[in-house]
Amino acid sequence: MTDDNSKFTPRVFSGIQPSGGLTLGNYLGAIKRFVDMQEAGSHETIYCMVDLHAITVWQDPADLAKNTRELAAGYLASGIDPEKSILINQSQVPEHAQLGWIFNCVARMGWMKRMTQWKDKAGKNSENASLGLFGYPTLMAADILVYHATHVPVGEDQKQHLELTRDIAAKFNHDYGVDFFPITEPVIEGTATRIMSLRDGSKKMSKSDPSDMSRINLTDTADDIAKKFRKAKTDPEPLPETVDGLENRPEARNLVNIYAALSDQSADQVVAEFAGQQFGQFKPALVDLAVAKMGPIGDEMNRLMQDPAEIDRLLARGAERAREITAPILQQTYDIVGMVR
Ligand code: AQP
Repeated sequence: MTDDNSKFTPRVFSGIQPSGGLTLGNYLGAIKRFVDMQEAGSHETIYCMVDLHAITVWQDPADLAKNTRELAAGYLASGIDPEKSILINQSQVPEHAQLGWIFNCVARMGWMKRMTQWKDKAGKNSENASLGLFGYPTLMAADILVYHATHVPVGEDQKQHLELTRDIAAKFNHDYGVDFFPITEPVIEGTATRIMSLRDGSKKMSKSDPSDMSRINLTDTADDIAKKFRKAKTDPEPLPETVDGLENRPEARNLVNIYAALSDQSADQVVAEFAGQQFGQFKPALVDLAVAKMGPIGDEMNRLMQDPAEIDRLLARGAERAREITAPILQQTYDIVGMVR
């Protein structure tokens, strides 16, 4: 497998499912980093609402439409600029699904069965899970490779899917004797690659967790944020002198990581600042910080959601721009595979 992507345009792709309201985990683990990459200007940046992925588990149609527009508002309110980045809804760019089919014929059953997200989400009832849930990672590979994306910023939970994307690109290139798809690099860095539930430090913060107290939503009010952090699970120990002292204290570690990510510091710096203090002192500081950072984003989201027609117009424009990239890449793929057109 060659990782030489020098012949490809430096290009970032990433996506989020409109499967519920956005969480602080999505913001810190994904969107905030997407904005940083957009602003760095070293790569073209393409960000997506992956609605085709969302329906791999049941979505009420009205909720899906609402959540898609809310996610678009979340991207925009957080600083994604539709002039600097391409912002799209996956189903509006049909080449994603078309390349996804080709990749269904490249990926091997054995590879797919090893995916931990499949095992977690299908659970014991896998006979009843959708075929789409099983194929989730091949569509994700297509999302990325239909742009020849070289870099994908994601949270820790998506690492295995990125490895599969690389395997699919390498197998396609090998089977057809071409050097057509890049071997995409995952970008998993920072203190926020895995923000955990506020109720259980062993579970990731998730928009589909049945308990709303487990997460901070981007649209939460200051009162909601204060209440959720106040009730967040911790332990009776004070904050340690160094991060090593947070070992085996997952809930404490999580709150420190959240503070660090929100304040653009390292966990070491946060621990140094609060060493010896109880959570009764640390939590109010965390609430103030979170309200200061998240409040304006939530307000702007609410403002943007008042005008869904404007969001739809932006997404249609994004899809048009995206297809200038995806249509030629899909046509070349079809040529390589031997499809007559
Ligand atoms: N808790 C998290 N910490 C850090 N990063 C996270 N991400 C999600 N949760 C956390 C990152 O957000 C991006 C989009 O994820 P997604 O919405 O497509 O799917 P997900 O990872 O399955 O997110 P959820 O919130 O848990 O959704 P549901 O509940 O619908 O499954 C990814 O980059 C992910 O790493």
